Amino acid sequence: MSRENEREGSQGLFSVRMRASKGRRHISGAEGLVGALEAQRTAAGYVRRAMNHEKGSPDRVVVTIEEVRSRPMEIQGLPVRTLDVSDGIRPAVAVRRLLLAAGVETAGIESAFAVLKKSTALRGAALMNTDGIRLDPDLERGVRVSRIGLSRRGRMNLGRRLSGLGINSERVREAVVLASKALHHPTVLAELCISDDPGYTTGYVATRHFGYVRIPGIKGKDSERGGRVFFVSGTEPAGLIAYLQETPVLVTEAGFCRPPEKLPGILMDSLSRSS
Ligand code: WAQ
Ligand code: MG
Repeated sequence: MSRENEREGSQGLFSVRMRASKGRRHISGAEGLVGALEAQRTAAGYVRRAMNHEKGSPDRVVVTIEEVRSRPMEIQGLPVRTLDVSDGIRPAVAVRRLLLAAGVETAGIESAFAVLKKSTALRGAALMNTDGIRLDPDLERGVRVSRIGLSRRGRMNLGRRLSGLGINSERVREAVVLASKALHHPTVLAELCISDDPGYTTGYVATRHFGYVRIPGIKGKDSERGGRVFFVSGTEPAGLIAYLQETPVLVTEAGFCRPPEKLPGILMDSLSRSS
């Protein structure tokens, strides 16, 4: 065990997951990986989130708390950047340019927008090849990324950097961690995310080269349409699905976090994560 893990508490880590629904409609979900002492508080926070959701009251909330016995992978978080939209750039144009640069084809981008604009958001993420063909087995559900969290050091580190930009919310931290786990897998080329919460209009595109790029105004207010799409290479996603759902991953260190940048600046500044 590394020193970082020991500091999480000798009783190991717990995966805490929540999903809330009303009838067949997905309301909200959450997942975290926390020390034993934090599991109860984390679960209570998720239940509060589910019961006070802007999409409405759920009639079913399921919380799972499960000990994680294998040692978590420790990764660095993606760099966090924000598109500066003050020049009037259309968010959809930025999404397109970022995804094309990551190797996604035009057909793939169109297919992703079609999934994200469906009237009922998936509970999980859609997996697509670069041409937009769905690879995940359950088209109505998608794949849920679980067993993700921040180590104590990662939480402080990321929190401090996001605070410097005025964006240190639980929502942003959770999304950065989710994208960092997904993009850490060699077959994931890019992620496109739009919240299904009517009041939250900032989405993101995450790629290895540009990092986690926040896109303000990616959708209009008052729409429950949203979701996540992972663009993947290869045709056999079983290994990736197992990784996304099962492998415990902690972000132990944040990437850099920058103030808003115009699109050309982002596209010019491709990052090599290995350097
Ligand atoms: N695994 C896979 N897909 C998920 C997961 C997960 N753990 N959690 C959510 N999704 C999918 C699902 O289809 C939801 O309907 C959709 O994503 C949106 O989830 O930097 O709030 O929790 O300002 O509403 C991103 C921008 C916010 C944050 C994302 O997503 C920022 C957000 P939500
Ligand atoms: Mg939501």
